[in-house]
Amino acid sequence: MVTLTIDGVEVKAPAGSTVLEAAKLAGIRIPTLCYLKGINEIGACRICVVDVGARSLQAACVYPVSEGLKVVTNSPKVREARKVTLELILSNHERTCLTCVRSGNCELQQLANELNVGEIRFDGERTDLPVDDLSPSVVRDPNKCVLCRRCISVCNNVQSVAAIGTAERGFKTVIASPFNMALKDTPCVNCGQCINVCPVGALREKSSIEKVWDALANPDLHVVVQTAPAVRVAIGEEFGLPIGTRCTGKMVAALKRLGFDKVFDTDTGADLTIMEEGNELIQRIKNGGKLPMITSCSPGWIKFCEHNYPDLLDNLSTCKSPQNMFGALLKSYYAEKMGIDPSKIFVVSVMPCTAKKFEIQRPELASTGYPDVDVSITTRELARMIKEAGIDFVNLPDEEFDDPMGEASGAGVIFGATGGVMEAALRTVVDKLTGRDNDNIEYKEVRGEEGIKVAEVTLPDGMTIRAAVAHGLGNARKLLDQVRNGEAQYHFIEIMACPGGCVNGGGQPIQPARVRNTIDIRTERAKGLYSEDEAMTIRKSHKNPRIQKIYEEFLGEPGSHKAHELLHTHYYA
Ligand code: HC0
Ligand code: SF4
Repeated sequence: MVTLTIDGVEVKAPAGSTVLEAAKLAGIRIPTLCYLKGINEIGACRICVVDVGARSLQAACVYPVSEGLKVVTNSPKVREARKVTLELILSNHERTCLTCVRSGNCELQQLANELNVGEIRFDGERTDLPVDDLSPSVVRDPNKCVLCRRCISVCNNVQSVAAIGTAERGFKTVIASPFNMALKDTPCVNCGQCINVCPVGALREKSSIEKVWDALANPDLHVVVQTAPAVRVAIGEEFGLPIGTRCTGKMVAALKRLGFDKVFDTDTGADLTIMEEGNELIQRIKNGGKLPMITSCSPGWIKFCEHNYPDLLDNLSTCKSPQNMFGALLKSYYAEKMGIDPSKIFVVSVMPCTAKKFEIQRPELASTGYPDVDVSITTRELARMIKEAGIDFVNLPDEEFDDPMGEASGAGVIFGATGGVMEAALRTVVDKLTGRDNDNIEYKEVRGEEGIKVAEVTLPDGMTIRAAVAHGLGNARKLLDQVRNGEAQYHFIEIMACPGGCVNGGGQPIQPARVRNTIDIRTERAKGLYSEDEAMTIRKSHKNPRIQKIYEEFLGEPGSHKAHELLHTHYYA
C-alpha cells in the first residue's frame, strides 16, 4: 500500500494502482471519456487530467500512485483544461443529439452536462466523412466518433479480430478498417462488441425495426417472434430495472401487445439443438468421428473460424443455431400443423446479438426454401419498438409463451451465459450415455467469467468426457491454438464470440463506462438466467415434452434424415 493525498484527503491505495483508482477509493469522482476498465486504459482523451505538481497536468487513468504524491482533482486550472478538451471534441462532433440513437444514453452528452459546458468556444473546421452502413450488422458513423479507441481495443485485444484501427494523423485521424474498406469486406465477425463500448452514436446496429413494423401491418402475413435466452435478463435495463432482472413474462406480454400473432421462445430451439448436438457428439465419440466437436451456435464465432481456423471447420458441429433450427421448424412443422403456407409465415427473432443479422442472410440456412428467419432485431431494437408503441413495460403483467411451440427447459435458458450450452449438453449426453436420469445436473466448473474453463466428467463405465469452454474470441484463439498444436485434447468445446456469452452480446442494452467500471454486467445477467433455470421443473432438454412431441410427430429420431435436412448445415472457408 502507498499513502498519497488527493484534494487534501489522505488515501491508502495498492501499489501499482492509478490515481483514478485511488480517487475512487477516496470517494472522489474524476470524469473520464476514453477509459474503460480492463479494455481501454490508454489516457488518450485527457478528460481525466489532474494536477500532480508536475509541469503539465496528467491523465489520472494511467498515472501511477506513489508514496507522498499530492494530487489536486478540482482547481480552476484542472476544470478549465477538461472543459477546453471537451469543447474541442464537441467542436468537431456531429451534434445531432435529438435524433441520435444514443440520445439519453450518450457518455459525451452526460460529460458536457457534468462539466457545465454552456457554449462551444472553438467552432471551426468539421470533418464530413461517409457513413459505412454496408455491413448486415454494424453501422459506423465517423462523424460522431470521439476517437476514444475503445472500439479498437475491444476488437483487437479482447476479440483478436483487428478489423478496425486508426488511420491518418492529427485533425484528420479517423478510426477505419485497413485500406479504408467497408466493414463488411474485412474479417469483422459482426459481434457488435465495438458498439457496446462506444460512448457515443458512432457505432450502432443496422436497424431492422421498420421491416418488423411493416410485417406486423401486413394482413397477409402470419408474423411470429422468437426470443433468445439472454434477452429476458437484459431488456429490463432499457426501462430502468436493475441489471439481471428477469423479465420473461413482461417481455412476452409486450410482444403480444406489439401485435405478433404468436410469441415463441428460442429456448425451445436450444433444447432441440441439444438433442441434435448431443446425438452428434455421441455418434462422433462412438464412431471415431472428428473430435473435438465444437459448438456452432454463435455466428460471430463461425465467421471467426472461417477466417482464422479453416482447418477446424470439420470440427464444427453440423447443427444450426437454435435461432435457425427453430425458424426452420416454424416454416415446416408449425406451418403444417397450423395449415399455414410457409411463404406467409414471417419469422422475427429478438436476439442479444448483432451477428444474428448476418447469420439469417447465410444462403445455406434456408432449408425449407425460405429463409429460416426473416428479420433479426436486437434487444435494444425491441426496447425501442416497445417505447415507440407507448407500452408501459414495467407495469405489464407476466404472460406465457404461446402454444404449440412455447415450452422450454432450464437447459435452454442457460444457453445465454458462457458455459451454458456445455452444461445443457452434459445434462443430456450423460443421461443418454449412462441410460439413467442423473440428479447431478449443475456443472459449476463451466460457469463464471474465467476466459477458458475445463470440465471432466467420468462415467460409471470409466469413460471420461473432456470438455472446454471459451468465451470472447481472444480466449477462443488461445484454446484453439492449443487444439491445433495438439497440446490439448477434448471431446467437446463450446465457443461463444462475446465475452460472457450472449448475456453480453453486441445487441444488449448499453451500459455506460461508469457502470461497467464498477459492476460485471455479464455476471449479473447470467445470475438471472441461472435463477430462471433453477425455478423450472424441467431442466433437461430431452425431458421437455414439447421436444419429445416434435420428434414423435415430425422429426423421428435425433439425427434422422428429416432432422438433417432441416436442422443441420455445413460452413465453408
Ligand atoms: Fe444466444 Fe443462442 S444462446 S447464440 O448466445 O446457442 O444470440 O441468448 O439465441 O441461436 O438459444 C444469442 C442468446 C441465442 C442461438 C440460443 C445458441
Ligand atoms: Fe470488431 Fe466485432 Fe466490431 Fe467487427 S463487430 S469491428 S469484429 S468488435
